[in-house]
Amino acid sequence: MTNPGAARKPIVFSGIQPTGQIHIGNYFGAVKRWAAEQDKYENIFCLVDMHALTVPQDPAVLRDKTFETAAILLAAGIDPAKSHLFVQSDIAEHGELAWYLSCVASMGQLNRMTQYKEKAEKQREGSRVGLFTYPLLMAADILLYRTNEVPVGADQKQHVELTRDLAERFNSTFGETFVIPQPVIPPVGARIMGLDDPTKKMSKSTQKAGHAVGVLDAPDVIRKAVMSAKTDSGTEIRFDPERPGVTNLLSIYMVATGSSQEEAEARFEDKGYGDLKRTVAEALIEELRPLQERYRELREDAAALSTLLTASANAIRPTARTTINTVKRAMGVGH
Ligand code: ATP
Ligand code: LTN
Repeated sequence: MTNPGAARKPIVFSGIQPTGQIHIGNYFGAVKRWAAEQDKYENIFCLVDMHALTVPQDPAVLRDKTFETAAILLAAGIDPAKSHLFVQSDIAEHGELAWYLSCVASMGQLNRMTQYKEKAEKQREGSRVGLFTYPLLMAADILLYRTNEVPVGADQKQHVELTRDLAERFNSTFGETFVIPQPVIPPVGARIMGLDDPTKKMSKSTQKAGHAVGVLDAPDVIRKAVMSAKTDSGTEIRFDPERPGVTNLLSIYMVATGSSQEEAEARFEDKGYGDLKRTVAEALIEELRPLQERYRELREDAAALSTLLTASANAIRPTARTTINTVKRAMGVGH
C-alpha cells in the first residue's frame, strides 16, 4: 500500500538496447546505479528493442538478447517489486509519441547529434532513417512517463538535452504538457573506454576481441582482455588525461572496488602495469561473480521472464496512454 500522506518519489527512467554483449561500461555507467538507487525513486527501466532496429539485427538473435538483457538487469539487482521492467515494443505509445515529436523537432536539431554522425559514418548511404530519428524515440520514452531524472552514461547526455529542448518547445507552443527531465551522469564510470583503444568508448557494437569486458565473461576471458589492455609509455600509475590507458584501468578499479581516486593512486604507488592489470582483472571477476550466478538461474526460466515483462508493460501502459491523450488534445488531433 502506498502512504497517501507521503511525498511522491521522483520518477527515474532509463533504457538499454538488447543487443550485443552487455559490457562493464553499460554496467558501471548505468545498470549498477539504477539498481543501487531503487529506493529513492519510482523506477522505470526499458529494454529498447525498437532502438536496436536502427542498425540491422538478426530477428532470432534480437529476441533472444531481449531475454538475456532482462535476466542481466534482474541479476544486477533490479527488483520487480521496486521497478518497472518492460520491453519498449510492448507499448505502442512510444512509437506514437515519437511521431508527434518528429513534427516538433527540426532537421537542424537532429543533425547536431554526434552519435548519429559517428554511427552513420560507418554505414554511409546505407544507414537507416531510424538512426537519424532515434533521439525522438528516446525523447518519447522519457516524456511518456513524466520522468524527472534520466541516469545514463556520458554518451547519452546530448540526447537527454535534446529531450529537454523538445519538451520546452512543445510546452511553449501547445501549453504545459511535459515534465522537463534531467540527465544524471555518474562522477566516475560515465565513460569506460575500450581496452584495445582507450581513446574510444567501450561499445557493444564493436565486436573485436579484447575491446570490452562482458558482464557474463568467464574469469579467464576477463583476465585475458584486461592483461592485454593497451597502456601508454611511461611507468607511473596515476590519473592523467595524456595517458588514457592507465587512466581507464584506474577508473575501472575505482568503480569495481568503490575506492576514491586517492585510494586508487595510493594502492598502485611504486607498482607496475602488470600489477595494475592483475588487480583490475581480479576486482572485476569478484564484482561480476554474484551477478553471473543469479543470471544463470534466471535465464533458465524464459516463461517466467516473459510473464514478468508482460505484467510490467500492462501496469505502466495507462500512464503512457494518459500522456498521449494530453498530447493529442494539445496538438488538435483526434476528436
Ligand atoms: P552501442 O555502442 O552499440 O550503441 P552501448 O554500449 O552504448 O551500445 P546502450 O544500450 O546504447 O549500449 O547503452 C546502455 C547504457 O550504457 C546507456 O546509459 C549508456 O550511456 C551506457 N554506456 C554505454 N557505453 C558506456 C561506456 N563505455 N561507459 C559508460 N557508460 C556507457
Ligand atoms: N539511447 C540509449 C538507450 C535509450 C535510453 C532511452 C536511455 C533509449 N531510450 C531513454 C535513457 C532514456 C542508448 O543508446 N544508450
